[in-house]
Amino acid sequence: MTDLLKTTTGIVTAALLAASAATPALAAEKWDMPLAYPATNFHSENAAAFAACVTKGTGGEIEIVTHPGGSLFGGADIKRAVQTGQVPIGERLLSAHANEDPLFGIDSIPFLATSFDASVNLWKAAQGAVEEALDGQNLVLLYSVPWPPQGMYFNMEVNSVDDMNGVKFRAYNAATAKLAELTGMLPVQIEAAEVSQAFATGVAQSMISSGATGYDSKLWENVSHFYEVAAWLPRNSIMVNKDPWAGLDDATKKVFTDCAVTAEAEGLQKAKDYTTFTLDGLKSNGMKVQKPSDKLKSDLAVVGETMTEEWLKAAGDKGKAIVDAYKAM
Ligand code: PCA
Repeated sequence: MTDLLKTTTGIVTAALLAASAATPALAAEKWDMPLAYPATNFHSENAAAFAACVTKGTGGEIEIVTHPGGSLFGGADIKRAVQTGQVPIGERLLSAHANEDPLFGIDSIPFLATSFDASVNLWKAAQGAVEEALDGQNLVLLYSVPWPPQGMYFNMEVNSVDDMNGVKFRAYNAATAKLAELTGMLPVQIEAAEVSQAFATGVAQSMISSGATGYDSKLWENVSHFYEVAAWLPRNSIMVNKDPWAGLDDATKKVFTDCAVTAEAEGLQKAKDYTTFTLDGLKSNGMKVQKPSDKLKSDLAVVGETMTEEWLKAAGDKGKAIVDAYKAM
């Protein structure tokens, strides 16, 4: 090698080394990801795994940092925070925004999809339309994971809708508030992060939710019964603002979408595992976990029919097409 070539090679090597050392530092971006549920909840653990997957896959160019428990934004504010670009990414229970578009409430129609398998099918039928609705709001959907089946918590034995009359009911979306209204209960909207306090102070005496949220909130301290009604399985959706998304190159977008596919599959499995774990936890802490009586079931079915009719009316042709496609599966 001539001296000149040696020198040139040396300079080029030095420049390349400098460039490779500098690239991650220069391009590194921190993406804050607000989550509404506690760090130990399976959704939050799944989001943390997704965040680690993206951070690793991009070689640290994008570091996603999760903020569980509503610590950065409370549940009710997360969607707007992502939409307006206050944060690039976040997780939200989309059915709480059914007032913006009835399609967001597809996963909270009583007794339409009541098992994990059914929830997956319903999601297959609905995903395209929901993504389209989100696209119109400056959002890209990355993945979606169901909660365990929704049952009813009470601080007494309940065998019919009549027994619920006048009970103070904690709601988390429009469907749960409607359910309270149709059963003679008094709804108050409360995020999961405030559920323990609401029950401890008597603001709420009942709710419909998963064993998961009852367990996370140590609800056995204030309620005695959980009825496995399996009314629906609502979903958490992980969404990105379209502007930072558009700024990513194709290879980086692929890291996100590959990690999202993994997160959707692993999240589903975690949801199933957490169902058993948390129902056992409610029992071992002294709660009665049981199937509803036939009378309670048939009373709730009537309420469900009314809510289904109202949803179909609000969601129009698009909604009907999803339900028809799901039922044909
Ligand atoms: N837990 C959340 C939503 C559905 C669920 O199972 C909550 O109660 O807020």
